[in-house]
Amino acid sequence: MIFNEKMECLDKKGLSSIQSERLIKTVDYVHKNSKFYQNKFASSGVTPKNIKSIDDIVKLPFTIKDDLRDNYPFGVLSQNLKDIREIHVSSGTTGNPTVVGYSKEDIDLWSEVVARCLCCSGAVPGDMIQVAYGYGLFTGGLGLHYGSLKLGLTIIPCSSGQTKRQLKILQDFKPRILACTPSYSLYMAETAKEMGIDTKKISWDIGIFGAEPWSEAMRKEIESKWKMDALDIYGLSEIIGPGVANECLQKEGLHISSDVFYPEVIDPKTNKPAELGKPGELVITTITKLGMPLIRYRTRDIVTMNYEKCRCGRTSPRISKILGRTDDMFIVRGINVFPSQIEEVLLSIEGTEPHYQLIVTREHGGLDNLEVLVELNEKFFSDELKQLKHFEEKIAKEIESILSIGVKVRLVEPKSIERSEGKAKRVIDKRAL
Ligand code: DLL
Repeated sequence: MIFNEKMECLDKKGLSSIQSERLIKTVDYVHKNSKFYQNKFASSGVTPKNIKSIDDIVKLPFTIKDDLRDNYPFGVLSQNLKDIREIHVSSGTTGNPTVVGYSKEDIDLWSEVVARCLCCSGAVPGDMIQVAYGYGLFTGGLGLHYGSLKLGLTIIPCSSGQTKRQLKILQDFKPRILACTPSYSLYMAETAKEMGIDTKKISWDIGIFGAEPWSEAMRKEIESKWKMDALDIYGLSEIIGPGVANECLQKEGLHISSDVFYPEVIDPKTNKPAELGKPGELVITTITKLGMPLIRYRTRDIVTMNYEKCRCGRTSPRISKILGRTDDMFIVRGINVFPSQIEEVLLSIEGTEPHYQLIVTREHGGLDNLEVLVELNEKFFSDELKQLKHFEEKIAKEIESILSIGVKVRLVEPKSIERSEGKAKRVIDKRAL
C-alpha cells in the first residue's frame, strides 16, 4: 500500500513544480518570521526575490547544528512559542542540546510522513505495532506513535528497555510489527534465546529499524534470527525525527519524502553538488514546516542519491543507507555522542588530563558499550586505589548525566594514551556494524 500515492508517485515535472512553489513560500515565510533567517540571508546577500524556482536553492546559505546551539533554546523558531505544541531535543556537540519545536501542523506532517514510512515497510491499517523506540525527548517513540495513529494501527507504546516484558507482550499480544533500533532487536533476540523463546515462531513479520547505522550484514542477521523483513527508517530531530526516509520492501534505498524535505547531496569539501550517484553529505530543506523550518540543513550524514523510479511504483527519490558521517558523531544504543561532549566533562574535573579515548564495543547479544579511557595527571596518579575507583565513578556519573547512557570509565597512567601529530584518534569503534 502507498500511503499518499499522489505525492509519492509524482512525475519529475510535477514534483519539481511543487518543490519550487513550496520553497518560494518557505523562504518568504522564514524571512518574514525568523530573526535568525533574516540575519542569515542578509549576511549572505540573498533575499526572497532571488528564489524563483527549486533550482535557486543553491543561492541560499546553509544551516548547521551549531546555529541551533548558538541560538539555544528557541532562537531558530519561526513561530511564537505559544504556537509551538511540542518540543524535542537531541544532543549538541557541547553544552546546550539541539532544540526543535513543532506546531500543530508540523505534528500532522510528522504523522503523515511516518505513515508513509510504515506503508513503505508493508504495514496496513489494523496491524498491531510494538513501538520499542524511547518515548520522551528523543523523537523515535512519539514519531512512530503519531505515524501509526495516522495509518490506523493498534499501538503498543512499550518504549525502550524492560526487555523481558517486551518479549512477554510479543508472545501474548502477537504484534505484526516491531519498531526499535537494529541493535536492540538483536539484544532482544539474545534475551529471547535465554528465555527459551523460539524466535523463528513469533508474530513479528516486519521490523522498522533506524536511529543508528547498520549494514546489510546486520540486516541478514536480524532477518534470520527473527524471520522478518528488516527495513531501514531514517530521520533526524532537526528535520522532524523519524519519517524523513524509509526503505520499501524492495530494499533498494530509502524513499525520501522530497515533496516536503528537499534533499541535496554535496561534496562536503567544496560545498558544491556531488556528482550524481557519488557519495556526499545529505543537505535537507524543509519546505512545508511552520514551527522551525530549516534551510539547507547540513545533516553530516553521507549518502548517495538515486532518482530512478522504484520497482514498488514510487517515484520519490531514494537515499542509500547512511554510509558514514562527515563529523565525529557516533551512536551508542541509539544515543548520539560527540567526543566533544565527553571532553567538556573531563576538562571540568580537576585531576584529569585532556587526553582520552572512547572505545565502543558490541556485546555478543547486540548491546553496545562505551568505555572512556582517561589519563590522570601525575599528582593524582599516586593516590590510593580506593580513591581512584571513587574518581572513576564520579567521572562516569558526570558523563552519564550528559549522555543519558551508562559508561565505564577507566583511569590510565599519565602519557599512556597515544599522542598524535595530526587529528587525535578519539574514537575506537570495534563494532562490526
Ligand atoms: O535518530 C531519529 C530517528 C528515530 C530515526 C527513530 C529513525 C528511527 P536523532 O537522535 O536526531 O534522530 O539522530 C539523528 O541519527 O543524523 C544519523 O546520523 C543517525 N540515524 C538516524 N537514522 C539512521 C539510520 C533520530 N536509519 C542521526 N541509519 C542522523 C543510520 C541513522 N543512521
